[in-house]
Amino acid sequence: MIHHRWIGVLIAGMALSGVGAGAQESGSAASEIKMTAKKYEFDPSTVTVKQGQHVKLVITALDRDHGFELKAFHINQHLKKGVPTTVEFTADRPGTFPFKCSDFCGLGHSRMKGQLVVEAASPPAQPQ
Ligand SMILES: [Cu+2]
Repeated sequence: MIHHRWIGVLIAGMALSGVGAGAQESGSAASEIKMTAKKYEFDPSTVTVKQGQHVKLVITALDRDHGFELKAFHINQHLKKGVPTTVEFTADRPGTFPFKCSDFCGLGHSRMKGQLVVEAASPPAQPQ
């Protein structure tokens, strides 16, 4: 446990220094969402963002390698065990989009999935 945590911290540190400080400060839309993957679930399994939002998903596979496939946004990312992996995309359209594990990980693999909910940017037609 502790050992794995350390690896994660080290890699996260390297990733941060690699990206450089400037990007963080510009601040506008990028929202970072942390997620974990393990047999047989993503946590959280439902991710809600706003239309137009630039989404940064940082996913860490806990127990073995997994995969993250979000077809609607052409994402299929391998997740190496213990390594926080960043997946980036712009939620340019509203809707509910399924994602799933794309690396066969055992008997429950086919039910290892979740959904991305993109809320429409325009406010609802009927104010209260
Ligand atoms: Cu899996």
